[in-house]
Amino acid sequence: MPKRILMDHDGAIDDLLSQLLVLTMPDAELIGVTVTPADCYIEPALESTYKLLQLMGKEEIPLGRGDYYGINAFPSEWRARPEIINALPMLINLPKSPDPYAYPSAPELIIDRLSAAKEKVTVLMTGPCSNLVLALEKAPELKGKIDEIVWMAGAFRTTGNVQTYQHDGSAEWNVFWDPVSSQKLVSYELPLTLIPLDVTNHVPVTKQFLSTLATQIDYKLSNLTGQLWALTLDTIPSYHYTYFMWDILATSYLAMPDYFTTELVKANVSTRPPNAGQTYLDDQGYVVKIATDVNTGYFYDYLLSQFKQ
Ligand code: AGV
Ligand code: CA
Repeated sequence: MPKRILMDHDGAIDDLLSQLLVLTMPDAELIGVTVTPADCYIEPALESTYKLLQLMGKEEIPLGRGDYYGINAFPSEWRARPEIINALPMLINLPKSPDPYAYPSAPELIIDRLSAAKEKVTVLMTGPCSNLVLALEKAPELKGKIDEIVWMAGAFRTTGNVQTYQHDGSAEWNVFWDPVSSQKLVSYELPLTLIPLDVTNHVPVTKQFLSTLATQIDYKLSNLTGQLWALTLDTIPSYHYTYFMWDILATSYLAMPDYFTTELVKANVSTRPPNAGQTYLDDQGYVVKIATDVNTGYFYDYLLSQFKQ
C-alpha cells in the first residue's frame, strides 16, 4: 500500500524540487498540495506547482491556496524566484493553472482531504505550518487522521538562519514566519518529525553534485532539476547565503527514514523577541522527534537515481 501524502510547501526552489521528488516515489500517493505564501508570492508559486504536476501527468491532484500571511515576512528577493522558474524552457509553454483565485483555501483543502481519507495520511511540510494549524483548529478531530507529520523546521543544537532586526539569530525561517502557529503545532504532541538545520547543514547544494547530475541530463527530470538547482547558486558564498537541500532532505525522509539518525526530545518554541521562532530543548516541553544526522552519500545517490526519469 502506498503512503498517502498531503504536502504543504511555500514555493521556493527546493520546495518545488521536493514536490517533484514526491512525484517520483513509487510508494507515495500525493493526495493534495497546498501552498503557503511565505518564501514565494502565491500566484507564480501556484503556477509553478500546477506546471510541475502537469509535467508529471498528475494535474488532477487538487491544489489549495494559502491566504494566511505569517507574522515575519520573508525577504522579497527570495519570494520572487518562482517567476524565473515559470519561464524555464520546460515549463514556459505548459498551460497556466485555471484561475488561482478559484482554488479552495489551503486549510479547506487540508480538512477536505483528511476527512475523505480512509486510511491515515502523512503530512509533509516544507514551509511554515500555519495552514495545517488553521485546519486543525477548525477541525481538531482530524488529528486522528494523521499518521505522521514530517516538517523541515527548526534549529536545536546549531544557530538559526534568520538574520534580521529584533532577532538574535537562533531561529530557522519556517518557524520564524509564524512562531505562534509553530508553538501550537508542537504543543499538540502529534507524531511530529522535524528535519531541522542540525541535519540539513550536512547537505549543501554542491557543484560536485550538480556536475554529476549534469551527466544524466538526457533524463527530463535531471535536466529540469539541474536548471532549478543552478538558480540557487546566485548567492554570495557565506553561510547565511549558502543554499542547502533543506526541503529535499525532509522529503527524502519519506522514502529513506532508516538512513537518518533521529532522537526523541522534549522541546518548545519561543514566540517573542529576541528569539521568536527558536526551537529549543526543554524538559518541561513537548515530545517531538528530531533528525540529527543522515547518510549523505546515500541521500545524494538517491536523488540522482530518482531523477533518472
Ligand atoms: O530555512 C529553510 C527554508 C526551507 O524550507 N527556506 C528555504 C527552504 O525552502 C528559507 C530560507 C533560508 N535561507 C534561504 C531561504 C535562502 N538563502 N534563500 C531562500 N530561502
Ligand atoms: Ca520551503
